[in-house]
Amino acid sequence: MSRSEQAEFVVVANRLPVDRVVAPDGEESWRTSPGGLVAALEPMMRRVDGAWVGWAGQPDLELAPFTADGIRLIPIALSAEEIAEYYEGFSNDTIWPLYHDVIAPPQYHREWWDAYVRVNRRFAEAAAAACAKDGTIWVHDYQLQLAPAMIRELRPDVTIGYFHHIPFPAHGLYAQLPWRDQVLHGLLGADVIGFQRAQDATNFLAAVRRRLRHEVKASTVTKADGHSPLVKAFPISIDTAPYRELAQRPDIRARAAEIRAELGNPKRILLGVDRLDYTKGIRHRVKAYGELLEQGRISVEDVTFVQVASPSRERVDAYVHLRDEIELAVARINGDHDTTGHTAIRYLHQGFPREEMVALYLAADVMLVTALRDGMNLVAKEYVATRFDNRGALVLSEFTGAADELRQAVRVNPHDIEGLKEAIMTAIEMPASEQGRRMRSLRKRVLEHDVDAWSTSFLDALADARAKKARA
Ligand code: GDG
Repeated sequence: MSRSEQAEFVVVANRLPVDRVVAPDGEESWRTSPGGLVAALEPMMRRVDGAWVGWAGQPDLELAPFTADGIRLIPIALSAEEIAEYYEGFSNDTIWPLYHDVIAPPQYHREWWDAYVRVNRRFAEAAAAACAKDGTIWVHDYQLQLAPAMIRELRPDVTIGYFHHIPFPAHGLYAQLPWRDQVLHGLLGADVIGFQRAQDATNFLAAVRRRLRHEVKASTVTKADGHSPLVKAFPISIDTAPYRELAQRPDIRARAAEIRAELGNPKRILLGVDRLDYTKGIRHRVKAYGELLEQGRISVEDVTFVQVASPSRERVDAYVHLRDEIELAVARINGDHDTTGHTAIRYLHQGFPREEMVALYLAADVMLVTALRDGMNLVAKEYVATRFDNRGALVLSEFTGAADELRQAVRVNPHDIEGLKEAIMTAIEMPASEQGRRMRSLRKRVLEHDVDAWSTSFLDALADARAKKARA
């Protein structure tokens, strides 16, 4: 890449923020893809002279860098085998379950690790080539934990940030990882290492202290070579504007009313919105709701539960089994309780446009976020952002990052099915005045700590790191 094409600021993430769409006439175009990270970074990328390094989402696609929607994109090619080993294997079947407290058993395979090292190097080399002298590179997430050290070796002049979107586990679990020291070394190549919660940063620092014997003082690690990365929590958030705007649009409000009518005008609508993932506690939520119906504490005429389970990682075995389990449980409950006019669980194994998601948020009297472990959980924040009438109740698992911030939610331990049932009943029966009091405080938190506040605080920390580097 020529010097003039290099960018001051480079984002590196597993996926590019676009999907390739091929029209019936064969014409190709790129559409901005949905998802947490894209939503979080897109507004900021438009403001800076930036480039984004990532995989285009399809096997064996060799593409030259191009610009889409004003963002310079640098595609990384992955073979079908690399996708199976680096992405579906090591990232999503080793690291993902291990870092989410082994809710599913992590699989350890040496060939997956080899592919992970190889692909991390490819991303690191592309990022190092794309970045201008003394520029900044921001690496994202668990698929790329080795990239920071690899980039640092290639480009010692560059300031490197790393943000970890998922939890970092306690040392007793982390220690299972056969490549535990290599991953710590990889992450410690960054100048700023960001986590969602203070507890994640504490867990990481404990691993660094115990495994590598580095000195740790006031969130700063001191390495033998003098490099001293900062390790801190930077809780991610959402771009609230589109949610607030969509929530006030007359057509979307009309759609919310239509959804309620389509469901037979129940008194209360409960909503779950998740990727179909075993970390999200969908089974626990379905079980609790089924028991409430079984015990006659609620009826299908009065309370309907809508579960959007968007398809996810469908080639990983654990996800195939999870889908079978959930669909069996949903079908049983519906079979036992549906009437011709009312359904117990309206289960939607589909992805929807954002407009429809907002209409669902507006229609929902109770939002159920019952993850067994979740880095943050943006759905909880999106629900709150759309509730401008200060109505609605949020049931929120204490095992989400969001629970550290959203203190006025109805807190729940999703493993405790009786407790979950009580929390759902509390939310269903919550008086309007209490909904208002809690929702006002939840909204204040989300609107004040939005994605801008998140990226600004991370970029400020990176700027400090760069200043420190210049002085040294
Ligand atoms: C990871 C971490 C962390 C879902 N279905 C549809 C749809 N979505 C959108 C939601 C939300 C996003 O996807 C999911 O974000 P979450 O935070 O809830 O969960 P993960 O996907 O697991 O994200 C998580 C996050 O990274 C950010 O750091 O919070 O802890 O696991 O925005 O609305 N959007 C549309 N249709 C769908 O069907 N349009």
